[in-house]
Amino acid sequence: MACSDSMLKDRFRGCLLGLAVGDALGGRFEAKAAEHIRARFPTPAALFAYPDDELWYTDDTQMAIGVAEALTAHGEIIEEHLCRAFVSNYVPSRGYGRGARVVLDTMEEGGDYQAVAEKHFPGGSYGNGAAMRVAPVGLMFRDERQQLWEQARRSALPTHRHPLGIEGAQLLALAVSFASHTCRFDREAFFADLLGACESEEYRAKLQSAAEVKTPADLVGLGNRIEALHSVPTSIAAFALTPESFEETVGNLILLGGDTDTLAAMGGAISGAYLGERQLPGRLVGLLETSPKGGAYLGQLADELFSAYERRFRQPSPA
Ligand code: F2R
Ligand code: MG
Ligand code: MG
Repeated sequence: MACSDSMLKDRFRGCLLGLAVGDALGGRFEAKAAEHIRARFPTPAALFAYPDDELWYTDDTQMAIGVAEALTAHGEIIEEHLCRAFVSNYVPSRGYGRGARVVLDTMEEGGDYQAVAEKHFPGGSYGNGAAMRVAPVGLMFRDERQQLWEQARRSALPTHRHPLGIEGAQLLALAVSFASHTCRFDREAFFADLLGACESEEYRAKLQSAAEVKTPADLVGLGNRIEALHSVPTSIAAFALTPESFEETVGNLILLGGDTDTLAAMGGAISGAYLGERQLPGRLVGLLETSPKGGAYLGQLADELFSAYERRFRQPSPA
């Protein structure tokens, strides 16, 4: 069901802030086993009640900021500008992927990063690093499916050249776009849309399983790993399981253990694009770091992305 546009700006904000909250909360548990997390936090509610200090985000949000800044400035993904944004935001202590670090170091030194991205892992990276940062593309190109698919590909290429790394980003962008259009979530239409866009058998099989998920325990079989194929469908399924609750979507993902920051960043972005900032947990949004590119900046960047989207896709309203 299509939704009135009056809430759209709130959805742009919800998406970026939801990504950051998921990333920052999940970042406290990255690489921990599910049992370890569940022993202390048996439910999403317990997990969400626990932080009372600043929430620092990781590379997921840092790179999504780069994508949003490049889109805001240029209205589309232009590799040179995107790389500049990645480098200017690069803080290695935020916990980047092993291969991504090598590519970004090469980019920073002005070296041949494309060759590194091609060869560091044979066939390129299939990590979830392109998907974790792609949400702004899903917002910006929410009205243009083919553009969205191509722009998501371009946003992946500087670091992720393996088809499974790229397709993970494309599917995540499509999920964000779908969520941002929806007033009353239609699970069947959501999965039909994603399955219709799938290019590989690997993602088709995973998304078919994702469409069958009925309880949080079913999410386990989809994976909690650093590879896009074993995390993007999981995040999509978690959102589709509890679309009306950011806390449950993000909490259920963190309680899977493993790549918790990235699972929660991706699920948080989709959930935030659907629910809008007004339905995010305000207490946790308020705890986002107060650094120059912290919570306040993310809200402002979302507003700027919304303006860039309006400039590119909307006719000015008659006076
Ligand atoms: N890396 C982390 N967290 C580790 C902890 C960091 C620590 N705190 C620190 O301070 O150092 N998190 C972030 O990395 C993930 C995104 O990774 P990205 O950007 O995809 O990186 P990369 O290296 O390209 O791929 C990730 C891993 O996937 C495997 N892999 C990928 N392609 C492969 C291929 N073709 N063949 C074999 N393996 C491949 C490798 O193990 C890569 O290292 C997010 O979780 C983000 O939060
Ligand atoms: Mg991270
Ligand atoms: Mg991660």
